This record gives sequence, structure tokens and C-alpha cells, in this order.
Amino acid sequence: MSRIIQCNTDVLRIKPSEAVSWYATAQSEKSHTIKLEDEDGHVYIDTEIQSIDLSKSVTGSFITPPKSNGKVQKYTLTFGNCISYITDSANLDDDEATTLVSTFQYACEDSATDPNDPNYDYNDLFFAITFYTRKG
Ligand SMILES: [Ca+2]
Repeated sequence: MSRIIQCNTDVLRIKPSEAVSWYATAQSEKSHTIKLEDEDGHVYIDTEIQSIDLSKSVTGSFITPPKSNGKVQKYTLTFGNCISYITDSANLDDDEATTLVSTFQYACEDSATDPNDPNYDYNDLFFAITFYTRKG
């Protein structure tokens, strides 16, 4: 079920050595920044998208580092020019209920029209990030 989150950050728990891909597009007069960094300050996504009609997009991929310090890293996702977002996720599981693919999607609100009277149509920035458990 979708959740409305009243801030511009989320925390993702991503397994070590996981293949990750992401995609963003926008429908806004504003330029939107997206950043993903781990607890040690390493940056995995640092991008900007400016599109008024969903015609432009940015995409990328990376592999998370091997497990360090015996812990699973938490990654902080930040939408620089948004004030809230709606999010949901979906998993693809095999016959043994092992998750093969997880996707988190975000529809973000920037209230570009008037910060004092936000329209909350959540169509300003769209972002999706997918983790692939079974790599190679
Ligand atoms: Ca809006």
C-alpha cells in the first residue's frame, strides 16, 4: 500500500554486493537533485534532472560494496527540492519465497506553484530504484 511521507528523505537497507539500477524523470519548472549516500558518506547517486514534461530522464547503476564491519549499510536517499513523496515497493519472489528483485518507487511533490499553497499532485519528480539479488 502506498504511503505518503512528509519529508524529502528515505532510508534504504541494501545488501552488500547488490546490483542496483535507478531511473528518474520530472515534470516541473524546478531542477531536481537526487542523492544516495551510505553511512560512511560514500555517494552512489548524485544527479540532477530538469524536465517540464517527462521528456527527459536520468538513469544509472552501481554495485554496493562488499559487507564491511559486519553490518548491512543503510543508504539515505534525498530529493533536494521536494517537500513530500508517495512511495511503495514491489518484490519478485521465486518458488521458495526468496526475493530476486525489489523495486522502490517514489512520486514527489515540490509545490512549485506556491510554497504557501501546495497543490500536492505528486507529479513533479518520479524516481525508481531496483535491487537485483541474484547477480551473475
Ligand atoms: Ca506539485
